[in-house]
Amino acid sequence: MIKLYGTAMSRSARSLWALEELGLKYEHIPVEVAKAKSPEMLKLNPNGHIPTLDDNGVVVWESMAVNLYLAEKYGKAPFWPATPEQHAHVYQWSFWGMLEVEPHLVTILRNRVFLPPEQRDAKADQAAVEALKAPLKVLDDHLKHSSFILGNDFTIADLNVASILSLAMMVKLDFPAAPTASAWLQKCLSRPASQKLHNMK
Ligand SMILES: N[C@@H](CCC(=O)N[C@@H](CS)C(=O)NCC(=O)O)C(=O)O
Repeated sequence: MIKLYGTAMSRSARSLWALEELGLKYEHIPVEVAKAKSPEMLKLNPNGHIPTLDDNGVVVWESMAVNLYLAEKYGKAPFWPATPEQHAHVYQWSFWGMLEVEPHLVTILRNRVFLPPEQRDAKADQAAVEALKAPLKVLDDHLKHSSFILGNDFTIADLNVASILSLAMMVKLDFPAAPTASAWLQKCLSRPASQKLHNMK
């Protein structure tokens, strides 16, 4: 049985979305963020982070690695595309999301939600909002030429990038300068598999 450890109120949401999108049978163990460093969880993921996947003994951590593994092992084209060239673009956009976008969104979330008010840094928040503009323009320009990231079909690349950008929803941050990317994000998040996450622990 596939097991996914991590509450849907965390980055585990992106792997739950992948499991749902693939229509897999799995057990969800909704480990809270505060319990990610419990002795049992550290045995599975020595970083003490969620999500962690256990696919019948194959343990994988790092949310993007989990999603790419699930898509490659259980997905079919177009969701997991057929060619190495398309795989290159799946990796490109997934790593881009993790490295060029997510850190700025995390800075914004920390300074608007997670840190105690006295530790919040308005300048760091504003710098992160500014820093997001360049990668968002890259995505916006790219999506002017195709419905989804790799072309006409929703793929794991869309799921990975949309799940990262969905962090912005938590602080009601919208992207008025990137209307095409915003419309694409809403289209991705309205998929039934993504909507299911709202009813998960
Ligand atoms: N790069 C990792 C980050 C995982 C991560 O930091 N998860 C947070 C929850 S969103 C966590 O487990 N925090 C618990 C802790 O740091 O103690 C991934 O994408 O899987």
